[in-house]
This record gives sequence, structure tokens and C-alpha cells, in this order.
Amino acid sequence: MKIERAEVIVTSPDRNFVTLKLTTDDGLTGLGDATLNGRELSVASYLSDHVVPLLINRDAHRIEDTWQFLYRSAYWRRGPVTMAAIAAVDVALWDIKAKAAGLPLYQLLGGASRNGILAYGHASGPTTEALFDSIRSHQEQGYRAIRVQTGVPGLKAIYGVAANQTAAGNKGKRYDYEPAQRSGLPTEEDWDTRAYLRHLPTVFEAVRNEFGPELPLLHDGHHRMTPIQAAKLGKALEPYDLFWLEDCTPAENQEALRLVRQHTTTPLAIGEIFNTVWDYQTLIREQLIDYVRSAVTHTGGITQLKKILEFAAQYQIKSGIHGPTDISPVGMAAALHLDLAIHNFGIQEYMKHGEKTNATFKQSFTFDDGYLHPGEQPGIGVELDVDEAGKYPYQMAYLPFNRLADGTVHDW
Ligand code: EZ4
Ligand code: CO
Repeated sequence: MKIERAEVIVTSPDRNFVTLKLTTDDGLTGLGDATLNGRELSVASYLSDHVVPLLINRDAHRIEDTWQFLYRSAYWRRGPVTMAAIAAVDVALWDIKAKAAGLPLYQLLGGASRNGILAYGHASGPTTEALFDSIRSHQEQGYRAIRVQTGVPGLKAIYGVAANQTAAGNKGKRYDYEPAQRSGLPTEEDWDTRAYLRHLPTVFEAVRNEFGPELPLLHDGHHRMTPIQAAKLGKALEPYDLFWLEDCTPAENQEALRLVRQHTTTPLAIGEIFNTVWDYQTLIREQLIDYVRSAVTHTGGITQLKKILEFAAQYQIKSGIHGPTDISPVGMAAALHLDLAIHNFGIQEYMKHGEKTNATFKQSFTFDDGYLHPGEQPGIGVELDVDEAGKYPYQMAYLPFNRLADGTVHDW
């Protein structure tokens, strides 16, 4: 079975997505997600200019060999652009192999290890009252685990808080936090770690008082703290029993997590911006984290992420696969097959896509009563409607960035 055609499709139904579509000489098709938020066209170019010519006439069944060939033959290893491109090829080939076998992909990964995949949703609010409304609305949608992000007094715009929630006419409507702005240059947000550290424990105290001890609560620090600040926050949040504290430090320096770990029993999750197992080497071997946050899309696909998770499993570290709206339905479906099959599953992030996205990407996966399931369709269970995709050309979009009160650029 040979790869006969490889197309890179850039579409922007509710936001930008980059999709690789492979077609074999048997007429089977496979899809892979290559979306890198705010840098989409670099991956599209990497694929169409440099990878597509290498794929034509390759044996579509040789997934591991193709992965190793793309990783090693480029000479320039790792990095988000390269690894998103490799991920797209990898997932498209797994999609094809599973279709050729007539099985949903999770069956080829070892079969189901559970009945459903526990998902967490993003609740947020500029005020505690708005946050409570958002938590209730997520519970009504079925979510059994909730990420809590909130405004900080004195700060104007902040990561993870849906800006449109308070706009007139939006009350009661579904909203989601979407950080990439489609207009003009990157928007500037403000940041003050001390104000955040003072405020956040009071929010978690209020949420626990209102919603009780059982509801799993998560929080994303989004790379903004120093190790000692992160340690302080982890300690301050211990009474509120978090499921995890995510990205408490930037973590390019893996050893920083040793310091955090010494001070707190709050579980730690990291890795949505990581690309390979090397980014986790110290973190996993020294048991400095509890959850691996990589996305299938940004970590070289199923082939690489499965290896990272098996390495993590030896240390009782679990999965928490990244699943914001900038992971396309193709990337999300791939994650769900992996989630269902691996033993050390932890939780899956899940933000619902918009209507235009769902019309462009037909999906077999389901979300019922707080649990996701990839469905039983052969392959990964997502098909791209190219006519729909063609209606929405790429739109330039950037993630925001942070400045401190004195104008210094800070981690976003
Ligand atoms: O900011 O995916 O945990 N989720 C996150 C996301 C990231 C975006 C960046 O593209 O941190 O909201
Ligand atoms: Co995050």
C-alpha cells in the first residue's frame, strides 16, 4: 500500500487549522493535525515544501520507519514546527493503517483499557460570581472535572479568562476562552505575580466552599512563576486538594521542578509546549511531575507520545493530554484513541469546538456525562469536508503576550 497523494489543507472555520491528508493507491485516506497556534503557516510550509515530496510512493504501513526517517534524515531535530509536521504524518498513517484493518485506532494500540475518558473543561470568570456561573454551566454540560481560571484584582486581561463572558448579551450563552486573536498584531496583557499569588488561594477557598470537596479542580499557572514562587503557590493551594497545578514554571529548565517538588504535595502537570521525550527526561526519571501534558499534535504523533507515556508509566506518572481548541478535531480524536488504550491514563482536556469547525471536520467521537469516547469508526474517526474547508481561508492570528507594570516582557 503506497502513499499516492499528500495534501496540506489550511482552513479557518472558527480558528486556523493545518491538516495533512494522505491518500494511498488503494484509495484509503488518512488525516493528521499539524496546527501550531499563531505559527500555522510555518508547519504548512515544512510539510508541503519539505515533507510531501518524501512521502510519495512510500509504504503507508511503515509508520515507525517513516517516523525515524523524518526525524533523523532532516538532521535538524526536535522543535515545535518539525515535531508538529512529523505528528501529522504519523497520525495520518495510523488513521490509514486502522482503516486498512477495519478497526478503530485504539484497537491497534492494545484495545480499550477503560470504558470512557474522563474530561476536564475550562471554567473561568473575571469575578468569583462569574466563575461560579461558569463552573455550574460546565457541570450542566456534564463535565466532572473543572479547570478554574480567574481574574486578578488590578490586572486588566489575564490568561484563561474568557473576555466575552461579561459583554452585554452574552449572559447564559456558551463561551470559551480562545487566546489567539485574529485581528492585527499580538495583544498585550498585563501581569503581576505577587497579586496573583495573593488572590488565587482565596478563589480556591471560595470554590471549595461553594462546590464541596469532591469536584476535581485544576489550575493552569501558564509558565509565569519562578521556582520559589511556584513552590509557594503549590503550598498555599494544598488545603484545596487540586487535581493538578499546571505549568507552574516555564520548565525549559527541568531541574527547577526539583525545588518546587521539595516544597509541595500539590500534583504537578507540565508539557503542552514540549516536543519530544528529551524535554521530559529529568522530570520523569526523577519523578518531578505527576502528569504529562503533551499534545499528540505537538509531540511527534501517536508513535512518540505513546513512548513518552510508557516511560512515564514506570514512575506512576499519568497522562493529561493537551486538548484546547487549537488542537483540531483530528488531533483530539488521535488523543482519545491513545487515552482509551494506555494503562496510565489520567485525564483529558476537552474544550468543545465551534459549529463551523464541527461542520468542516466530521467526528465520530462523543462526550457523554463527562466522559469522551473515540467511537467505533475504522481509523481515527474524523473526515474532512474539503468543500467546507475551502470556505474559510487562513486568517493571520497571534497569541497575546505579557508585560509587567514597568514594561518588561514577561512569560505568557
Ligand atoms: O494557552 O493552547 O492548558 N491549556 C493551555 C492552552 C494554551 C493554548 C496556546 O495555543 O494552556 O490554552
Ligand atoms: Co496549559
